[in-house]
Amino acid sequence: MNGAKKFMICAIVAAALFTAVFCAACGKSETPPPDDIPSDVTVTELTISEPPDVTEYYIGESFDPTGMKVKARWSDGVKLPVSIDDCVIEPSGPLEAGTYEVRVSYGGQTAVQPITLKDDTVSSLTVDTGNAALAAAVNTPMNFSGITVTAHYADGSSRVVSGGYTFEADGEPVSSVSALTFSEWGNHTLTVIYGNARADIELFIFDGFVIEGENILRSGEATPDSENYVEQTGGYRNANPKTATAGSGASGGQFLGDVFNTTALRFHIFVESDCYADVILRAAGLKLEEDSGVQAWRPLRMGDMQFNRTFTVSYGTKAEADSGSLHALTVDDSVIIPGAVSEYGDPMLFENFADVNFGRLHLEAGENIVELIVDSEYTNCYGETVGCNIDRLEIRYADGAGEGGGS
Ligand SMILES: [Ca+2]
Repeated sequence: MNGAKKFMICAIVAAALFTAVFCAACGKSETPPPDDIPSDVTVTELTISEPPDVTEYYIGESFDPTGMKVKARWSDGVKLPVSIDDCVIEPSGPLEAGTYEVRVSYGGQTAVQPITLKDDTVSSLTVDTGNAALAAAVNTPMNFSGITVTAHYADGSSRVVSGGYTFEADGEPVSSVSALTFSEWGNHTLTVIYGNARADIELFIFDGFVIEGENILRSGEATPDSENYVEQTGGYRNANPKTATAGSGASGGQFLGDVFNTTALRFHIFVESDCYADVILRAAGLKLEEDSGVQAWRPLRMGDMQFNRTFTVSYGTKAEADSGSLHALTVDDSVIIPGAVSEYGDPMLFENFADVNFGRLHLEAGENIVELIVDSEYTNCYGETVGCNIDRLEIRYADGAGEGGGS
């Protein structure tokens, strides 16, 4: 108690002194710090009087000056503390391999603080692209800002790194991967680089276009200008666009959630000339097979869903759709909406979008319809009938067979 009181008194005295000194300096000069130093003196030396709390970092972490104290010696011989906030610290941002010190500058002088980068040698990288789409139409943005990069070190340890890595697209540096586009269709490579290690992500850019799930209209809402959209023609009003959670990879930021039995969706596909095209549903099954407790989801297991046991599919021209004479499309048993497992209960599994190619169709010039009626045979671990979530329908012109089609 006594000690605390003493401290209190000291603090009050110090505060009073500080106020006096500060006020004395007030009228003196518009160039503020340092306190009572005349403006014609200069800094002759900068020293780090106490090192920072942390001097060991992993590559990609940023330097933290907490605990570091800096003093400046002035040309009139006075030595005074300098606020870290008034100093320039370099390098700023994620520390790169080969960095052994940070430089602290103030008043034209620089002090050097040695640091150590742990595990300077990264032996390999693994990259989890999460639910990000690895395919896109030409000139359509792809978002890889939500990827998880894990560095593996020579000693067998590994850690997820939150920054400090860079990217190349087809060997050329790119500064941002939140809206990456490619102007030529075919195979492309996105490379993640961290330290000396690199990891490639193979991408496919297709010749075609996409109908986003969120581009949904109810029956009767289409106008003569509507083109390439999805229409809900049956079922409850439950095929609602949902905003995707960050990094979920639902292209366009939204998707159709809660697509259950009796939901009928018609994708309206407009092409300029007769062609063949592969139709690919980017979907996530909802066949929850294991749940350790309500919303606990540890582990969480989604089972595979056979496409033809989830949807009844038909297609044809708009005229055929209008006259009720769409053709049934037989989808092979091997076409699967894949499940996934998370030991840690990742709710993102409900948005585990995968590209599911369910057929090659002949499309006629003008408006075509692909109709999906949810007719699921699957139930979840609670005995509820389940369908899927839908991100989008991709229309990829078949090689050499269609509009703008391949070589
Ligand atoms: Ca979407």
